[in-house]
Amino acid sequence: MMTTNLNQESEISTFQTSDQIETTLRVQTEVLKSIHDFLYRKSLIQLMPVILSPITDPLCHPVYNTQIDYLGQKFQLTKSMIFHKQIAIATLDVNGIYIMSPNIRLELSDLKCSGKHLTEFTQLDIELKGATAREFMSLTEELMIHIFRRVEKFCHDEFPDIKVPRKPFSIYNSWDLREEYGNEFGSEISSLEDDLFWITDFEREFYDKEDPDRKGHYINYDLYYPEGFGEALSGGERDYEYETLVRKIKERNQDCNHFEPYLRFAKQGKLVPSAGGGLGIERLIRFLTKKKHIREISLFPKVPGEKIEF
Ligand code: ASN
Repeated sequence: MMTTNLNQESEISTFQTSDQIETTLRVQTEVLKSIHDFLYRKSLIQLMPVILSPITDPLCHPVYNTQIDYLGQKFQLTKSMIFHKQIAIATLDVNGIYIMSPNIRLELSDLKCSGKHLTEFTQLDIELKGATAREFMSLTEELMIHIFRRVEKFCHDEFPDIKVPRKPFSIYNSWDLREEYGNEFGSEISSLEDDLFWITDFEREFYDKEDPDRKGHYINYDLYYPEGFGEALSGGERDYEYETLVRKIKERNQDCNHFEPYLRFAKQGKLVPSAGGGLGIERLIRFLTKKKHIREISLFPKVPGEKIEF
């Protein structure tokens, strides 16, 4: 027999669809198709996502723990597939891989109003064997141009103002920008620019390659959107030698035990040079459709600090 729970019924629903969500999802469908077409043509191999693993990205900013104890083993939900990407590229006889990778990052609630953070999102994660930063950046520029062209062509009626970016994108160094704009240089310069651009050389996670000739500098990059929309992609060339990885983990006061299977693989000399990055899909759709808050591009948004209904 069906019973009615009056308390539940009288609760205010937080499930609201934004205006024209269908149009936004149509853009997303075009974007996903264009990504697969482009990477297929470049002969990259698609892997399925890993969501549960004993190891995941430590990230370079604080988030809540997602540890799950299951049948005597401890797992985390994927924050990014960086280690799996490095292991995959070293194991497979391929030039490059990609994954449409769901990430769970239980961000602190102060990011509720950033407009660009979701606790559950998807990134297009790419890794290229033996590639330099420049080679990865060039591929990414071609990919973005391909995506924007397709949306311009197929969604013209709804979004007549799509501006296809031009190659090569401008490149700024984070040290110069910090000197000019202070610590919030990323959002400052994003507001000033009118086309996609790169920022290079960030001190962050241990797996991004440190410049062997300039300690404290890194061969890594972030791709940024203009008009204040902020970061699109982050990545870098990778460190892969066991001693270097262990030194950098210790320098960051992290615990080598948290990365044990990955470090064991590295100790056996099995990791190889690579470069890659992760492109946030929801942020890309937000930029293309010019939505104020990232919540507006998802049917089931998970915004830090907001009640999750579905
Ligand atoms: N996916 C990024 C990378 O490949 C890492 C991240 O998302 N934190 O470098």
